Amino acid sequence: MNQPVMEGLRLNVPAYVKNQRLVAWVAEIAALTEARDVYWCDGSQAEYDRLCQQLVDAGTFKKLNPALRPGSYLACSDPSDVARVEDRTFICTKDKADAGPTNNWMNPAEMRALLQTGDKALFKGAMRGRTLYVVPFSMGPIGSPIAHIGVELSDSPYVAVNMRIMTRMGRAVLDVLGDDGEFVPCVHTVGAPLAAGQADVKWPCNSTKYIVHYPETREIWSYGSGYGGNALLGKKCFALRIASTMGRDQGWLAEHMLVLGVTSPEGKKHHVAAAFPSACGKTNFAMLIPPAGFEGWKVTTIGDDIAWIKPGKDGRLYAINPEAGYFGVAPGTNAQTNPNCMASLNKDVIFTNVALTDDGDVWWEGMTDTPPAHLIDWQGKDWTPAIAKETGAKAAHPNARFTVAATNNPALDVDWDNPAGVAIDAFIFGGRRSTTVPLVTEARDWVEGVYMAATMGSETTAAAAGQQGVVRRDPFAMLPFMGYNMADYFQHWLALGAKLQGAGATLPKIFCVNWFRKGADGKFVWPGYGENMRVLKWMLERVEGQGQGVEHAFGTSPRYEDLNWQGLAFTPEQYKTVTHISNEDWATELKLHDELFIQLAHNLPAELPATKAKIEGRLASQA
Ligand code: SAT
Ligand code: MN
Repeated sequence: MNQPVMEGLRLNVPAYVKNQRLVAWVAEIAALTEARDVYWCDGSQAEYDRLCQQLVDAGTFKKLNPALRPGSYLACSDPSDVARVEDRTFICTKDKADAGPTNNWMNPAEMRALLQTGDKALFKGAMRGRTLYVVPFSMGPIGSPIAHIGVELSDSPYVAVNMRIMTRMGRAVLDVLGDDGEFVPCVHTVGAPLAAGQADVKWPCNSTKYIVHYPETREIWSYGSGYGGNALLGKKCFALRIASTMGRDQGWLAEHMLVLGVTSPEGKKHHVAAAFPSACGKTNFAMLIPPAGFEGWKVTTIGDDIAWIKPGKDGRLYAINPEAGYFGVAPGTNAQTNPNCMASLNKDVIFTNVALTDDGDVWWEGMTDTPPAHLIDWQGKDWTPAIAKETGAKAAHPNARFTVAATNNPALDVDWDNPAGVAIDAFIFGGRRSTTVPLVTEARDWVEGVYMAATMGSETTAAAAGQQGVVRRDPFAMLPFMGYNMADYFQHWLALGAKLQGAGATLPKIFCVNWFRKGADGKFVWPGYGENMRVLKWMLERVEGQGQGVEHAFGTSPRYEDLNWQGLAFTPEQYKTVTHISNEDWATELKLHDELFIQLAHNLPAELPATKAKIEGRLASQA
């Protein structure tokens, strides 16, 4: 292949790259951004090690003590760049109604002028003085019929090494892409060009940020942030926002769901997909270790954050994890809450925004009961328990993360990399609610389940910039990740269910859970973590047509005696606190459902207000 040379910039195209569209696009973006040079990632271990060393030399990474945390690094971000920025995230469709009322919208031409074509376009010259990394990646097993390819062009080596863990990345992807394969183009810059001789900072970024999606042309453009979902574009941008629109068009689902396998002592295996908002325990649930009283039960992880789900020929729904690693929340993770996760983090990890111990290891709030006597906090400052007491300073940022390969997980499911996926038996939807929503409810049918998912609320967390702890509606835990009109997405779920059921398939059961109810003392009542197995087992009994429960206004819930309490002291009174349905609270809750339906009135499926009317009728007859 000829090597295009542009104004002295060599594109350095490796001989194995056969896709002319890709080469032309790289040339175009290199010219637009005025990158200093271009580097094509091959995905090898040697390349990863080299880039990590380069990040160490630049001061972005600290190599952790190899005796304590082999192959691992700590990155600390700029304090202004610590989470997803939902108010800077845009869905650009020709028609505003296609983005829907829950997304920030801008006309594509207007956005392109701002980013690419206008006189002051942000991407013009944005990579000056920096290397443009070409990062080819597959979401899903390479070559799987469910997988899709993306290519991220980024001026951040931090992104390149994280993408190697989070996706199948490198040369093997380009081999599958061939000379005319399809890929989703993803352009990312930290937005911090360097003038000749200008020294770089440890975490370059820009106070202006744009996380932009063009679903109609399947493109992603991200400007100004180096952090998480803002910058690792395979994750939320592609695997949820762009993929959700692909799923709408092609008849499948891209969901903010973990996927796990449960094997009974008799060897019967079920698969469950569960949607929770960011930082509500998806990773913990996906790696759950069954507690005392559940001897012989086993939970295994297929994925911890995202599921791509397609109907199979047999009418069942099959899920794959499009990712290859975990970008999980560190604070609160410990040997009690998630032993499998702690074991995953023993080696080959990139930590971001946790604290550094004096012996070159990491620490975060909740890792141990007693904090170390001295730390360097995530902002590089001295930290001691006394300082924390006085100032409230956190050693780790509440949204501090680890990036680690799925293959580090001791509970990894045998089918985690199976190109065919696993057949889903149940969907779970869960929010973080200190009041109102009971521990577990089974929907009577698919429509009632879609209603539960659509009207789900959750208290906001540190995973997104902005106020924390306020209840907002977060339909399907997809509010920040929907690539199109939310009401159309509800319709897509209803239509898919109706189609499969019409063809004679048994649909997965749908459940709604809440692990987060608090007592009068403001503390969580339900112990959560491994104890969630008690609820999970009940759900699977229901799938098998065996578990007992009582019907109420919203569905069916287990009574105290319907769960296995062996090995846990949890009283009927405590159970009542986490399952009690207050008519007064629900009157308020249903008003919030109303507000949501008013917001989503355009194209809202009639089944949803009809379900609400039924619930209101049942509540009124109970009152
Ligand atoms: O930063 S991410 O979007 O990847 C994490 C999350 O919010 O779930
Ligand atoms: Mn997530």
